[in-house]
Amino acid sequence: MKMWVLKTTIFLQILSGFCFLGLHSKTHKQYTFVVKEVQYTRLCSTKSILTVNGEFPGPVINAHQGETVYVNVYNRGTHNITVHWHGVKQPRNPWTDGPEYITQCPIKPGEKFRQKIIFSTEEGTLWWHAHSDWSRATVHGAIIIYPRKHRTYPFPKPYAEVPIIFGEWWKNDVWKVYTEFRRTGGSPNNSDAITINGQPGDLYPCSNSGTFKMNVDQGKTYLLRIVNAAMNLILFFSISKHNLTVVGADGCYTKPLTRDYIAISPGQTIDALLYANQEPDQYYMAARAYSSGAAVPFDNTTTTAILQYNGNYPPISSPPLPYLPYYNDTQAAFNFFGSLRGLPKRYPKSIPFNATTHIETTLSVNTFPCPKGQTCEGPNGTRFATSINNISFVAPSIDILEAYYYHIKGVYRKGFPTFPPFLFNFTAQYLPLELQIPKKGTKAIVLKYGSVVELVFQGTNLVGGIDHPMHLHGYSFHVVGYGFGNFDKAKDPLQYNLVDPPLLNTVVVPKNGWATIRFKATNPGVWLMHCHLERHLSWGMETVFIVKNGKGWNETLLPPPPDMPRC
Ligand SMILES: *[C@@H]1O[C@H](CO)[C@@H](O)[C@H](O)[C@H]1NC(C)=O
Ligand SMILES: *[C@@H]1O[C@H](CO)[C@@H](O)[C@H](O)[C@H]1NC(C)=O
Ligand SMILES: *[C@@H]1O[C@H](CO)[C@@H](O)[C@H](O)[C@H]1NC(C)=O
Ligand SMILES: *[C@@H]1O[C@H](CO)[C@@H](O)[C@H](O)[C@H]1NC(C)=O
Ligand SMILES: *[C@@H]1O[C@H](CO)[C@@H](O)[C@H](O)[C@H]1NC(C)=O
Ligand SMILES: *[C@@H]1O[C@H](CO)[C@@H](O)[C@H](O)[C@H]1NC(C)=O
Ligand SMILES: *[C@@H]1O[C@H](CO)[C@@H](O)[C@H](O)[C@H]1NC(C)=O
Ligand SMILES: *[C@@H]1O[C@H](CO)[C@@H](O)[C@H](O)[C@H]1NC(C)=O
Ligand SMILES: *[C@@H]1O[C@H](CO)[C@@H](O)[C@H](O)[C@H]1NC(C)=O
Ligand SMILES: *[C@@H]1O[C@H](CO)[C@@H](O)[C@H](O)[C@H]1NC(C)=O
Ligand SMILES: [Cu+2]
Repeated sequence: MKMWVLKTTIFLQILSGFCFLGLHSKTHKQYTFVVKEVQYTRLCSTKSILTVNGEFPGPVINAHQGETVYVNVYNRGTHNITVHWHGVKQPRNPWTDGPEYITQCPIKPGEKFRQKIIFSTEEGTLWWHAHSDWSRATVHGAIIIYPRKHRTYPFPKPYAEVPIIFGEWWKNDVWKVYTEFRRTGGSPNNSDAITINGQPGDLYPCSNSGTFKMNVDQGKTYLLRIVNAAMNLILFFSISKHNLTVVGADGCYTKPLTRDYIAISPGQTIDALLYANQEPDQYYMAARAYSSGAAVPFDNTTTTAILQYNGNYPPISSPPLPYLPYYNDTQAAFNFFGSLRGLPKRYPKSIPFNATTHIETTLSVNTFPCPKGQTCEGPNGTRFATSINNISFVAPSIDILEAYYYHIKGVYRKGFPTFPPFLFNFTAQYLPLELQIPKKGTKAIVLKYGSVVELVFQGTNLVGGIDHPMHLHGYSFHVVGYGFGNFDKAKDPLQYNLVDPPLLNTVVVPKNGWATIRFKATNPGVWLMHCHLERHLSWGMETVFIVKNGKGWNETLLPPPPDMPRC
């Protein structure tokens, strides 16, 4: 342990600003993130938004595989904040992973936290975002991880690369939207626009001049680094008269998959090649929601950007919109998600073959009765809630990682149920109302180091079935199967793909269906698992894995950095 402390202090050589001194140097690349409010004008109105360094979307973090980077996060805003490096496994270092009250206390206004990002096997596109209240609506940006020096992509080198970051824009202050639905217990107000690289696009009022334009040369190939940073919307995306060839997802390469549209959930990232193989002209790129929940309100607007070929040609006045599947087209969504295949020769580790730990979880939308004397705006005058295995997560007031590390009692409990507490037809059309009210709790699932976990997510039709993009911190997992209806323990495992499953950090569990993931618990620490639809997360669809230490120093949690924010 002492040796290790010594080593890290040698690494802690601070350089000012932002510089890069090579992979094998003892100094690391540094970024400065100043979280602050800045005025932005969209949809004909101006408001103040929380940003990093005044940028929306925020700055890009660039790294090479296996590199370590430091980000100095300064909170110059007026609310508590934390920042998460989505999809970065951070081996043995949950301390700077970011989720509020899970691995750290928030960075208070006026304070600073120096966050270490340890890249290991990730390669491709990931992203970073705030992980407290709804700040991530505007506090997010891409992370681009290039191959190690002297290694190449498993596809021809593209001529250029372009981030495509989806977001959601509310005309009102997002903090107000957040506090309002938390107070009333109802659904949050829908966003007023979807954005591509911060711009709604020319189908919205006052948005013509800002519309994102991507210039291309005919005959060249481009790598799109696509991030869905939207709060509550799974999206379909396509480009008029062009295919996309997906070559990576969630920071891991995939077998090439050529489609005329993609589907992407909040939390997911996709690397896709675009061949500029059409007549020089302007072509629309467009995205809109995939929303399967019956009677769930959603932003049904369409965001656009323009693919603009270089050269001299008369631009057509109204280019056609590309094909996009209909909002409720679950088949189109899962036709895409279910076609993704991993690239086994570029997997960092082999597919776990025999699981040692079986976990089955139900994912439900729920309700709590309205407290006496209040009016609530959830279904039938209740308050909305969500749960995993009937437990609606309640965040503690000091973080679980600290409580675990320092043996502080009374913060969380062990023994999160690893099997649904009550068996019923999870996907039945009509379900008894008594099942709808969950328990509240702050419980963790404790795993032995090296456990081979098989986890089945089962969506239920309580209140209303809907897709859930489930995200796990600290790990990537193999998605070995999915299906509609109830998971069948006897039949479904026989169909698992143990040959080339995609290696992801966010899996979309189909509406009234299930998905199975596998991972080996070799990253000790405290790791959050949650739905990446922000309203579901706010309502309690989350739990925590505590992965115990293994044997040697290399299988042991690192000590906390000296400047951990205090509660
Ligand atoms: C939410 O929408 C309702 C209905 O349009 C409106 O009255 C309310 O002011 C909105 N709240 C916020 C915070 O935007
Ligand atoms: C898109 O892919 C389909 C199927 O692979 C192919 O038939 C079509 O020609 C491609 N379109 C373009 C514009 O490349
Ligand atoms: C979007 O939703 C609004 C409100 O529910 C509805 O009036 C409108 O027709 C919908 N637009 C489209 C294109 O479906
Ligand atoms: C999708 O919505 C349309 C229009 O409301 C409806 O006709 C269709 O049946 C729906 N499809 C599914 C799969 O629910
Ligand atoms: C998995 O378990 C089966 C049955 O117990 C055994 O035959 C097989 O060798 C195991 N495979 C691996 C890779 O450990
Ligand atoms: C569960 O409910 C679904 C939807 O109503 C129905 O199709 C299915 O047959 C039910 N399963 C069982 C085992 O009753
Ligand atoms: C969840 O727990 C509550 C409280 O014990 C119970 O009333 C309800 O039926 C449970 N629901 C499910 C789906 O297990
Ligand atoms: C609302 O109340 C009606 C009538 O009691 C019931 O049929 C319906 O299932 C309830 N919906 C929810 C989501 O509680
Ligand atoms: C830790 O080191 C031991 C001994 O060198 C090795 O067997 C083990 O695989 C290592 N574990 C990890 C996670 O690298
Ligand atoms: C900000 O964080 C501190 C430390 O956890 C906490 O005491 C305080 O209540 C938080 N403020 C708000 C407004 O949530
Ligand atoms: Cu969800």
